[in-house]
Amino acid sequence: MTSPTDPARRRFLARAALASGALLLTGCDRLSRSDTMRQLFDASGSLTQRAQRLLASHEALAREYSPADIAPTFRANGTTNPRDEAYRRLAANGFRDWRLTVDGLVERPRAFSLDDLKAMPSRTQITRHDCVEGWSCIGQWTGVVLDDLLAQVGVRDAARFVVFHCADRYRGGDAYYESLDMREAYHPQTLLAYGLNGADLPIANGAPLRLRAERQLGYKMAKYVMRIELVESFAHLGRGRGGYWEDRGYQWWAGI
Ligand SMILES: Nc1nc2c(c(=O)[nH]1)N[C@H]1C(S)=C(S)[C@@H](COP(=O)(O)O)O[C@H]1N2
Ligand SMILES: [Mo]
Repeated sequence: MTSPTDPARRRFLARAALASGALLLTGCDRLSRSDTMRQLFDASGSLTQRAQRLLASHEALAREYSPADIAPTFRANGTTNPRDEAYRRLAANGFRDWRLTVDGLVERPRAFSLDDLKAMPSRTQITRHDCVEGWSCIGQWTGVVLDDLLAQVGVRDAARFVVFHCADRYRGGDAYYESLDMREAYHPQTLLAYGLNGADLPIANGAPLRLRAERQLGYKMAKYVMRIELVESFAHLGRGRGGYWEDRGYQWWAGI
């Protein structure tokens, strides 16, 4: 089976999207309001990227829960209070000087402040977090849809993965990092969350910004995100397996 990140398949999808887009143009008036048309004719991104986004928007959603299901306190795991000096300084100042750098294979590399992100359209979702260590927890997350952020910087065609660089060194050792493929990155429930249960994201859960990729296991959901890098390959990062725990034997694909 080919994967959505396979170059031949991507080219095929781009052509298919172009063909259907051209066909649909005859009913331009009515269709211009649909999401499909917005995504195909959006000025941002190449045809290949728009086809990828279109595919992702039709993917299955992770289950969303009701407010009554929210756990009284969301459990914290892994790093819960980064000791790294640079992070401590940012936290001491309420993250006012924190910036999210978005670079790599993008058209317009940029740095976003927390206020920049909060000014963008937001999404709130109540989902269940599953950790490989055998616990789950339901929480309500608010943040920017990663797809919206990527649209602002313009993803280049060569990009196959989104890498999340974190502020913490797990247990004082190597820096935590994670990666997603474009299909997961463009999924409508993939968020950069700055809110948990209606309040600012606590430090224990990744303040000021953490990833939510709701169809993936907990270790994929990078906390303390400082930089997002679009890459063609993650072979040059860490020990080359695409994430801190992947470098130590966990599966890169952690879909649930
Ligand atoms: N930066 C960073 N992100 C991380 C971790 C970590 O140690 N550092 N732990 C991961 C694991 S194993 C899990 S289960 C979740 C825990 O998120 P929580 O603390 O909000 O429960 O974060 C993930 N993201
Ligand atoms: Mo975990």
